Amino acid sequence: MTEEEFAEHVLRMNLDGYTVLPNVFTEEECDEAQAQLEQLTDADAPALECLFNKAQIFERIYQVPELLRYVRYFLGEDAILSGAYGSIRHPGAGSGGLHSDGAITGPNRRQSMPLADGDRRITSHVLGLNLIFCISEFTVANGATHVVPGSYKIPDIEVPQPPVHGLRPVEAARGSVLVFNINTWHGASAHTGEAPRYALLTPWRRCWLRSEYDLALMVKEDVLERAGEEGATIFGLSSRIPYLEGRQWDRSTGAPKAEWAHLHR
Ligand SMILES: O=C(O)CCC(=O)C(=O)O
Ligand SMILES: [Fe+2]
Repeated sequence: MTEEEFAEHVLRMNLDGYTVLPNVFTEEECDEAQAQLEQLTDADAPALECLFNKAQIFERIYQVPELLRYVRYFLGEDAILSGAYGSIRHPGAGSGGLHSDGAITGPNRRQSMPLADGDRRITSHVLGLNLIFCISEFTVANGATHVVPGSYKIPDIEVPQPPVHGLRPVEAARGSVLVFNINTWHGASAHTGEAPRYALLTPWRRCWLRSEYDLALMVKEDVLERAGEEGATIFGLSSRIPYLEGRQWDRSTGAPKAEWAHLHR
């Protein structure tokens, strides 16, 4: 991506609250991701969460340098991955309804909103992004994600239901990534097409914001090892809340210092 293209995607995020980054996955990577999603779904109890622990292709979600650069531009160098879900939407699936993300553990959690806020959410800064990897091409027919451009700026916590002025499907090529501010009103649109729509849903947060999962505890050792120097940051080890006293805690690894290793939980 050239500097001009990067600046263009930043401008789109600032204006519309979303953009589509092209060519993040190759055709081959999409084929492999699709096959692995299928395989996971074939299992007795399909589990399409924490995908990075389940097949190496899913480790690519945090390994593409220009994607990381874009995420960190908005969320800081120590931005953390908040989840990694797979999604297979089948023909006939209805529209998912408009919502903002971050309604369960994040800043759009209604139950956590104090009266003093007057039902106004935080819109001044980007607190989280959601990244949807289009493992299939996203089209109007197969239920492309639809968004309301600029809605991330609206402070009301209440999300109106369609039809909403400006609501538009985001058609996107296979291998591209739809990136949006978690405040952006969005949802899956109705699938009226013929073939399943495959996607990876990978939300990111500022490191001090509560995530969907405590991935620092969930990530497998070999996965973390392969993530190299970046791993401790991306999986939130270096931003973990200490469960020991400061003098006993190693912030960089998110674990007890060597001499307190016996206190490891
Ligand atoms: O599947 C889609 O198109 C939307 C998914 C979504 O709303 C999300 O990942 O938060
Ligand atoms: Fe969502």
